[in-house]
Amino acid sequence: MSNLTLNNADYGTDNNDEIALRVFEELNNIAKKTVHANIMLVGKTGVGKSTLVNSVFRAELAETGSGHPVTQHLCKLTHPDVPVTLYDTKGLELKASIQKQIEDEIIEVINKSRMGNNPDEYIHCIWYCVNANGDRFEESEEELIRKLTNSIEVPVIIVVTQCFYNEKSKEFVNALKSYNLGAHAIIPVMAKEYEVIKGVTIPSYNLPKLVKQTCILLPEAVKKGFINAQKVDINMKTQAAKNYARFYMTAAFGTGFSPLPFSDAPALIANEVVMLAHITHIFGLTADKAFLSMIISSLFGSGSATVAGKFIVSNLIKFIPLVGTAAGGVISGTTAALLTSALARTYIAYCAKVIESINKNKVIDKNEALDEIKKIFEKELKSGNKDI
Ligand SMILES: Nc1nc2c(ncn2[C@@H]2O[C@H](COP(=O)(O)OP(=O)(O)OP(=O)(O)O)[C@@H](O)[C@H]2O)c(=O)[nH]1
Ligand SMILES: [Mg+2]
Repeated sequence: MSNLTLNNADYGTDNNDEIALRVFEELNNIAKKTVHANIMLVGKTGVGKSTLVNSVFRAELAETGSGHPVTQHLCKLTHPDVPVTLYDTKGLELKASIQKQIEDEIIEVINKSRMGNNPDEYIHCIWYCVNANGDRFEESEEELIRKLTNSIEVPVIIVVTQCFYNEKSKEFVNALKSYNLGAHAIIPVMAKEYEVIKGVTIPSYNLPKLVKQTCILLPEAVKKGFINAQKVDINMKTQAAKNYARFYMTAAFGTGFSPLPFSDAPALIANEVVMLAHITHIFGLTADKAFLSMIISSLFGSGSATVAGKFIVSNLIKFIPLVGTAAGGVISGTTAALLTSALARTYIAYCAKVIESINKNKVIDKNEALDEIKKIFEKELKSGNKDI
Protein backbone atom coordinates (compact mmCIF):
# COMPACT_ATOMS: atom_id res chain seq x y z
CA MET A 1 0.00 0.00 0.00
CA SER A 2 1.28 3.45 -0.87
CA ASN A 3 1.96 6.24 1.55
CA LEU A 4 -0.61 8.96 2.06
CA THR A 5 -0.31 11.29 -0.88
CA LEU A 6 -0.37 14.86 0.16
CA ASN A 7 0.29 16.97 -2.85
CA ASN A 8 -2.18 19.75 -3.50
CA ALA A 9 -3.79 17.97 -6.45
CA ASP A 10 -5.58 15.79 -3.93
CA TYR A 11 -7.25 18.69 -2.24
CA GLY A 12 -8.89 20.36 -5.21
CA THR A 13 -8.73 24.10 -5.56
CA ASP A 14 -10.66 25.12 -2.46
CA ASN A 15 -7.47 25.62 -0.55
CA ASN A 16 -8.64 27.94 2.21
CA ASP A 17 -7.66 26.22 5.43
CA GLU A 18 -11.27 26.29 6.50
CA ILE A 19 -10.84 23.33 8.79
CA ALA A 20 -7.85 24.76 10.61
CA LEU A 21 -9.72 28.03 11.08
CA ARG A 22 -12.67 26.15 12.52
CA VAL A 23 -10.39 24.32 14.94
CA PHE A 24 -9.00 27.66 16.14
CA GLU A 25 -12.47 29.13 16.55
CA GLU A 26 -13.56 26.13 18.55
CA LEU A 27 -10.35 26.27 20.58
CA ASN A 28 -11.09 29.91 21.47
CA ASN A 29 -14.62 29.00 22.56
CA ILE A 30 -13.34 26.18 24.75
CA ALA A 31 -10.64 28.39 26.29
CA LYS A 32 -13.20 31.09 27.15
CA LYS A 33 -15.35 28.56 28.96
CA THR A 34 -12.50 26.90 30.89
CA VAL A 35 -12.63 27.59 34.60
CA HIS A 36 -9.31 28.31 36.32
CA ALA A 37 -7.96 26.17 39.11
CA ASN A 38 -6.97 28.55 41.96
CA ILE A 39 -3.97 27.50 44.01
CA MET A 40 -2.46 29.35 46.95
CA LEU A 41 1.28 29.12 47.58
CA VAL A 42 2.40 29.60 51.16
CA GLY A 43 5.94 29.26 52.49
CA LYS A 44 8.87 31.19 53.83
CA THR A 45 10.83 33.50 51.58
CA GLY A 46 13.30 31.59 49.43
CA VAL A 47 11.92 28.06 49.95
CA GLY A 48 11.31 27.67 46.23
CA LYS A 49 7.66 28.60 45.58
CA SER A 50 8.39 30.45 42.35
CA THR A 51 10.76 27.76 41.10
CA LEU A 52 8.08 25.16 41.83
CA VAL A 53 5.28 26.83 39.88
CA ASN A 54 7.53 27.78 36.99
CA SER A 55 8.49 24.10 36.73
CA VAL A 56 4.96 22.72 37.03
CA PHE A 57 2.96 24.99 34.72
CA ARG A 58 3.22 25.74 31.02
CA ALA A 59 4.26 29.36 31.48
CA GLU A 60 6.67 31.09 33.82
CA LEU A 61 3.88 32.41 36.00
CA ALA A 62 6.19 33.56 38.77
CA GLU A 63 8.60 35.67 36.71
CA THR A 64 9.96 38.54 38.72
CA GLY A 65 7.85 41.63 38.61
CA SER A 66 4.68 39.99 37.23
CA GLY A 67 1.50 39.61 39.18
CA HIS A 68 -1.24 41.65 40.68
CA PRO A 69 -1.24 42.52 44.42
CA VAL A 70 -4.32 41.27 46.27
CA THR A 71 -3.25 42.20 49.80
CA GLN A 72 0.03 43.45 51.23
CA HIS A 73 1.54 39.94 51.20
CA LEU A 74 -0.53 38.14 48.59
CA CYS A 75 -0.06 38.47 44.89
CA LYS A 76 -2.20 36.97 42.12
CA LEU A 77 -0.27 35.39 39.25
CA THR A 78 -1.96 34.66 35.93
CA HIS A 79 -1.06 34.13 32.29
CA PRO A 80 -3.58 34.62 29.45
CA ASP A 81 -2.95 31.14 27.95
CA VAL A 82 -2.79 29.13 31.16
CA PRO A 83 -6.02 28.34 33.02
CA VAL A 84 -4.64 28.46 36.53
CA THR A 85 -4.53 31.35 39.02
CA LEU A 86 -1.88 31.34 41.72
CA TYR A 87 -2.01 33.31 44.94
CA ASP A 88 1.61 33.73 45.98
CA THR A 89 2.52 34.80 49.54
CA LYS A 90 5.38 37.26 49.83
CA GLY A 91 7.56 38.00 52.78
CA LEU A 92 6.63 35.18 55.13
CA GLU A 93 9.50 35.12 57.59
CA LEU A 94 7.63 33.66 60.50
CA LYS A 95 8.28 36.60 62.78
CA ALA A 96 5.26 36.53 65.06
CA SER A 97 3.85 39.89 63.99
CA ILE A 98 4.23 39.29 60.25
CA GLN A 99 3.01 35.72 60.51
CA LYS A 100 -0.18 36.89 62.23
CA GLN A 101 -0.73 39.51 59.53
CA ILE A 102 -0.21 36.98 56.73
CA GLU A 103 -2.47 34.41 58.40
CA ASP A 104 -5.23 37.03 58.60
CA GLU A 105 -4.73 37.97 54.96
CA ILE A 106 -4.85 34.34 53.80
CA ILE A 107 -8.00 33.62 55.75
CA GLU A 108 -9.61 36.85 54.61
CA VAL A 109 -8.87 36.13 50.94
CA ILE A 110 -10.21 32.59 51.24
CA ASN A 111 -13.37 33.67 53.04
CA LYS A 112 -13.97 36.51 50.61
CA SER A 113 -13.59 34.14 47.68
CA ARG A 114 -16.38 31.98 49.12
CA MET A 115 -18.70 34.84 50.06
CA GLY A 116 -18.91 36.08 46.49
CA ASN A 117 -20.81 32.89 45.56
CA ASN A 118 -18.68 32.63 42.46
CA PRO A 119 -17.13 29.16 42.46
CA ASP A 120 -14.62 30.37 39.85
CA GLU A 121 -12.95 32.40 42.59
CA TYR A 122 -12.69 29.73 45.28
CA ILE A 123 -9.21 28.85 46.41
CA HIS A 124 -9.16 25.14 45.58
CA CYS A 125 -5.92 23.98 47.14
CA ILE A 126 -2.97 25.28 49.17
CA TRP A 127 0.58 24.19 48.46
CA TYR A 128 2.44 24.84 51.69
CA CYS A 129 6.14 24.81 50.82
CA VAL A 130 8.81 23.86 53.36
CA ASN A 131 12.51 23.68 52.49
CA ALA A 132 13.96 20.22 53.12
CA ASN A 133 17.31 21.69 54.11
CA GLY A 134 16.17 23.92 56.92
CA ASP A 135 17.91 23.16 60.20
CA ARG A 136 14.70 22.32 61.94
CA PHE A 137 10.97 22.62 61.53
CA GLU A 138 10.01 25.74 63.43
CA GLU A 139 7.17 25.85 65.90
CA SER A 140 5.73 28.97 64.31
CA GLU A 141 5.56 27.14 60.99
CA GLU A 142 3.82 24.19 62.62
CA GLU A 143 1.26 26.59 64.10
CA LEU A 144 0.58 28.22 60.76
CA ILE A 145 0.07 24.89 58.97
CA ARG A 146 -2.26 23.65 61.71
CA LYS A 147 -4.25 26.85 61.51
CA LEU A 148 -4.68 26.37 57.77
CA THR A 149 -5.62 22.71 57.99
CA ASN A 150 -7.95 23.22 60.98
CA SER A 151 -9.72 26.45 60.33
CA ILE A 152 -10.38 26.56 56.60
CA GLU A 153 -11.95 24.03 54.31
CA VAL A 154 -9.31 24.22 51.62
CA PRO A 155 -7.14 21.11 51.21
CA VAL A 156 -3.47 21.61 52.05
CA ILE A 157 -0.57 19.72 50.47
CA ILE A 158 2.83 20.15 52.12
CA VAL A 159 5.48 20.35 49.42
CA VAL A 160 8.98 19.67 50.74
CA THR A 161 11.11 21.70 48.35
CA GLN A 162 14.76 21.33 47.24
CA CYS A 163 14.73 17.81 48.62
CA PHE A 164 17.93 15.92 47.75
CA TYR A 165 16.41 12.71 49.02
CA ASN A 166 19.47 11.90 51.10
CA GLU A 167 19.28 10.52 54.66
CA LYS A 168 18.92 13.99 56.16
CA SER A 169 15.98 14.98 53.98
CA LYS A 170 14.30 11.59 54.43
CA GLU A 171 14.49 12.12 58.18
CA PHE A 172 13.05 15.59 57.72
CA VAL A 173 10.10 14.24 55.69
CA ASN A 174 9.46 11.47 58.23
CA ALA A 175 9.57 13.95 61.09
CA LEU A 176 7.05 16.14 59.26
CA LYS A 177 4.77 13.14 58.84
CA SER A 178 4.99 12.35 62.53
CA TYR A 179 3.61 15.80 63.41
CA ASN A 180 0.20 14.83 61.96
CA LEU A 181 -0.41 18.31 60.66
CA GLY A 182 -3.71 17.48 58.94
CA ALA A 183 -2.38 17.98 55.41
CA HIS A 184 -3.78 15.81 52.61
CA ALA A 185 -0.29 14.78 51.55
CA ILE A 186 3.39 15.51 52.19
CA ILE A 187 5.32 15.38 48.93
CA PRO A 188 9.10 15.84 48.69
CA VAL A 189 10.19 17.36 45.37
CA MET A 190 13.11 18.75 43.46
CA ALA A 191 11.38 21.24 41.17
CA LYS A 192 14.34 22.03 38.95
CA GLU A 193 17.47 19.94 38.45
CA TYR A 194 20.09 20.89 41.02
CA GLU A 195 23.80 21.00 40.30
CA VAL A 196 25.52 19.77 43.44
CA ILE A 197 29.04 20.10 42.04
CA LYS A 198 30.12 20.65 38.46
CA GLY A 199 28.89 17.70 36.41
CA VAL A 200 26.81 16.15 39.20
CA THR A 201 23.15 17.05 39.15
CA ILE A 202 20.08 15.84 40.96
CA PRO A 203 17.25 15.65 38.44
CA SER A 204 13.85 17.11 39.05
CA TYR A 205 11.49 14.54 40.60
CA ASN A 206 8.01 13.99 42.02
CA LEU A 207 6.32 16.89 40.25
CA PRO A 208 3.91 14.47 38.50
CA LYS A 209 3.06 13.06 41.93
CA LEU A 210 2.25 16.55 43.22
CA VAL A 211 0.13 17.26 40.16
CA LYS A 212 -1.77 13.95 40.46
CA GLN A 213 -2.48 14.46 44.13
CA THR A 214 -3.65 18.03 43.53
CA CYS A 215 -5.91 16.99 40.68
CA ILE A 216 -7.62 14.44 42.93
CA LEU A 217 -8.42 17.21 45.43
CA LEU A 218 -9.77 19.71 42.89
CA PRO A 219 -13.47 20.09 42.15
CA GLU A 220 -14.57 18.44 38.89
CA ALA A 221 -15.30 21.82 37.25
CA VAL A 222 -11.67 22.99 37.38
CA LYS A 223 -9.81 19.73 36.68
CA LYS A 224 -9.89 20.39 32.94
CA GLY A 225 -8.18 23.76 33.36
CA PHE A 226 -5.59 22.28 35.71
CA ILE A 227 -4.78 19.39 33.35
CA ASN A 228 -4.27 21.90 30.55
CA ALA A 229 -2.14 24.24 32.71
CA GLN A 230 0.31 21.68 34.09
CA LYS A 231 3.10 20.37 31.88
CA VAL A 232 4.75 17.67 33.99
CA ASP A 233 2.28 14.80 33.83
CA ILE A 234 1.90 14.07 30.12
CA ASN A 235 0.15 10.80 30.88
CA MET A 236 -2.56 12.75 32.70
CA LYS A 237 -3.14 14.80 29.56
CA THR A 238 -3.15 11.68 27.37
CA GLN A 239 -5.70 9.92 29.59
CA ALA A 240 -7.92 13.02 29.72
CA ALA A 241 -7.75 13.34 25.93
CA LYS A 242 -8.59 9.64 25.47
CA ASN A 243 -11.54 9.93 27.86
CA TYR A 244 -12.76 12.94 25.95
CA ALA A 245 -12.39 11.20 22.59
CA ARG A 246 -14.28 8.11 23.84
CA PHE A 247 -17.06 10.33 25.12
CA TYR A 248 -17.11 12.20 21.85
CA MET A 249 -17.24 9.01 19.78
CA THR A 250 -20.25 7.78 21.73
CA ALA A 251 -21.96 11.14 21.34
CA ALA A 252 -21.23 11.31 17.62
CA PHE A 253 -21.91 7.72 16.62
CA GLY A 254 -23.86 6.20 19.49
CA THR A 255 -23.50 2.46 19.47
CA GLY A 256 -25.40 1.78 16.25
CA PHE A 257 -22.87 3.16 13.77
CA SER A 258 -25.45 4.16 11.18
CA PRO A 259 -24.24 4.57 7.62
CA LEU A 260 -23.51 8.11 6.57
CA PRO A 261 -24.30 9.29 3.04
CA PHE A 262 -21.10 10.45 1.44
CA SER A 263 -22.72 13.86 0.98
CA ASP A 264 -22.59 14.15 4.78
CA ALA A 265 -18.79 13.91 4.87
CA PRO A 266 -18.54 17.65 5.62
CA ALA A 267 -20.76 17.10 8.67
CA LEU A 268 -18.42 14.33 9.77
CA ILE A 269 -15.51 16.71 9.38
CA ALA A 270 -17.34 19.35 11.43
CA ASN A 271 -17.53 16.84 14.26
CA GLU A 272 -13.86 15.91 13.92
CA VAL A 273 -13.02 19.61 14.22
CA VAL A 274 -14.67 19.77 17.63
CA MET A 275 -12.78 16.69 18.76
CA LEU A 276 -9.40 17.98 17.55
CA ALA A 277 -9.98 21.33 19.24
CA HIS A 278 -10.75 19.66 22.57
CA ILE A 279 -7.67 17.43 22.36
CA THR A 280 -5.50 20.44 21.48
CA HIS A 281 -6.91 22.29 24.46
CA ILE A 282 -6.31 19.43 26.91
CA PHE A 283 -2.66 19.39 25.89
CA GLY A 284 -2.47 23.18 26.07
CA LEU A 285 -1.01 23.42 22.58
CA THR A 286 -2.45 26.71 21.50
CA ALA A 287 0.57 28.74 20.54
CA ASP A 288 1.68 27.74 17.07
CA LYS A 289 -1.27 28.29 14.77
CA ALA A 290 0.71 27.92 11.56
CA PHE A 291 2.06 24.54 12.62
CA LEU A 292 -1.36 23.36 13.76
CA SER A 293 -2.73 24.32 10.33
CA MET A 294 -0.03 22.23 8.69
CA ILE A 295 -0.91 19.22 10.82
CA ILE A 296 -4.59 19.49 10.06
CA SER A 297 -3.90 19.85 6.35
CA SER A 298 -1.61 16.84 6.44
CA LEU A 299 -4.42 14.77 7.94
CA PHE A 300 -7.38 16.02 5.94
CA GLY A 301 -5.99 17.89 3.04
CA SER A 302 -5.95 21.63 3.19
CA GLY A 303 -9.32 22.79 2.03
CA SER A 304 -12.95 23.17 2.97
CA ALA A 305 -14.94 20.48 4.75
CA THR A 306 -16.36 19.39 1.37
CA VAL A 307 -12.91 19.01 -0.11
CA ALA A 308 -11.77 17.17 3.00
CA GLY A 309 -14.74 14.83 2.66
CA LYS A 310 -13.57 13.93 -0.86
CA PHE A 311 -10.01 13.59 0.38
CA ILE A 312 -11.13 11.09 2.99
CA VAL A 313 -12.96 8.97 0.47
CA SER A 314 -10.31 9.07 -2.21
CA ASN A 315 -7.23 8.86 0.01
CA LEU A 316 -7.92 7.58 3.48
CA ILE A 317 -10.67 4.98 3.35
CA LYS A 318 -8.50 2.69 1.21
CA PHE A 319 -6.21 2.19 4.20
CA ILE A 320 -8.93 0.78 6.42
CA PRO A 321 -8.94 -3.04 6.23
CA LEU A 322 -11.97 -4.63 4.56
CA VAL A 323 -13.47 -1.24 3.71
CA GLY A 324 -11.48 -0.04 0.77
CA THR A 325 -14.10 2.17 -0.91
CA ALA A 326 -17.12 4.25 -0.04
CA ALA A 327 -19.44 1.77 -1.76
CA GLY A 328 -22.66 3.16 -3.19
CA GLY A 329 -21.88 6.70 -2.09
CA VAL A 330 -22.16 5.67 1.55
CA ILE A 331 -19.60 5.83 4.32
CA SER A 332 -20.59 3.09 6.72
CA GLY A 333 -20.96 4.04 10.38
CA THR A 334 -18.16 1.61 11.15
CA THR A 335 -15.87 3.35 8.68
CA ALA A 336 -16.67 6.76 10.16
CA ALA A 337 -15.96 5.42 13.64
CA LEU A 338 -12.71 3.74 12.54
CA LEU A 339 -11.59 6.93 10.88
CA THR A 340 -12.43 9.05 13.90
CA SER A 341 -10.76 6.76 16.41
CA ALA A 342 -7.63 6.51 14.23
CA LEU A 343 -7.57 10.29 14.00
CA ALA A 344 -7.97 10.65 17.78
CA ARG A 345 -5.20 8.14 18.54
CA THR A 346 -2.87 9.78 16.03
CA TYR A 347 -3.46 13.29 17.26
CA ILE A 348 -3.21 12.36 20.95
CA ALA A 349 0.08 10.49 20.42
CA TYR A 350 1.41 13.41 18.45
CA CYS A 351 0.39 16.07 21.02
CA ALA A 352 2.06 14.02 23.78
CA LYS A 353 5.28 13.99 21.74
CA VAL A 354 5.16 17.73 21.19
CA ILE A 355 4.80 18.43 24.91
CA GLU A 356 7.68 16.07 25.64
CA SER A 357 9.88 17.93 23.16
CA ILE A 358 8.87 21.30 24.61
CA ASN A 359 9.70 20.09 28.12
CA LYS A 360 13.14 19.00 26.94
CA ASN A 361 13.65 22.31 25.11
CA LYS A 362 14.01 20.34 21.89
CA VAL A 363 13.30 22.20 18.69
CA ILE A 364 10.66 20.43 16.65
CA ASP A 365 11.60 19.90 13.02
CA LYS A 366 8.31 20.68 11.34
CA ASN A 367 8.94 18.59 8.24
CA GLU A 368 9.96 15.56 10.26
CA ALA A 369 6.95 16.04 12.48
CA LEU A 370 4.58 16.16 9.53
CA ASP A 371 6.11 13.04 8.03
CA GLU A 372 5.74 11.30 11.33
CA ILE A 373 2.12 12.25 11.91
CA LYS A 374 1.17 11.00 8.43
CA LYS A 375 2.91 7.70 9.12
CA ILE A 376 1.16 7.29 12.47
CA PHE A 377 -2.22 8.08 10.90
CA GLU A 378 -1.71 5.54 8.13
CA LYS A 379 -0.65 2.91 10.66
CA GLU A 380 -3.64 3.65 12.86
CA LEU A 381 -6.05 3.47 9.90
CA LYS A 382 -4.56 0.14 8.85
CA SER A 383 -4.93 -1.25 12.36
CA GLY A 384 -8.72 -1.32 12.00
CA ASN A 385 -8.97 -0.51 15.70
CA LYS A 386 -12.14 1.19 16.86
CA ASP A 387 -10.98 1.86 20.43
CA ILE A 388 -9.21 5.00 21.56
N1 LIG B 1 18.15 23.94 41.34
C1 LIG B 1 17.10 24.29 42.09
N2 LIG B 1 17.09 25.47 42.72
C2 LIG B 1 15.99 25.79 43.44
C3 LIG B 1 14.88 24.92 43.57
N3 LIG B 1 13.96 25.53 44.36
C4 LIG B 1 14.48 26.72 44.68
N4 LIG B 1 15.69 26.90 44.15
C5 LIG B 1 16.57 28.07 44.26
O1 LIG B 1 16.31 28.72 45.50
C6 LIG B 1 16.25 30.13 45.34
C7 LIG B 1 14.92 30.67 45.85
O2 LIG B 1 13.88 30.11 45.10
P1 LIG B 1 12.51 30.85 44.76
O3 LIG B 1 11.73 29.93 43.91
O4 LIG B 1 12.74 32.20 44.26
O5 LIG B 1 11.87 30.97 46.22
P2 LIG B 1 10.50 31.65 46.64
O6 LIG B 1 9.89 30.80 47.66
O7 LIG B 1 9.67 31.96 45.44
O8 LIG B 1 10.99 33.00 47.30
P3 LIG B 1 10.18 34.37 47.53
O9 LIG B 1 9.51 34.72 46.24
O10 LIG B 1 11.23 35.33 47.93
O11 LIG B 1 9.21 34.12 48.63
C8 LIG B 1 16.49 30.41 43.85
O12 LIG B 1 17.83 30.72 43.68
C9 LIG B 1 16.19 29.10 43.18
O13 LIG B 1 16.93 28.93 42.01
C10 LIG B 1 14.94 23.65 42.88
O14 LIG B 1 14.04 22.82 42.91
N5 LIG B 1 16.07 23.39 42.18
MG1 LIG C 1 8.81 33.72 44.72
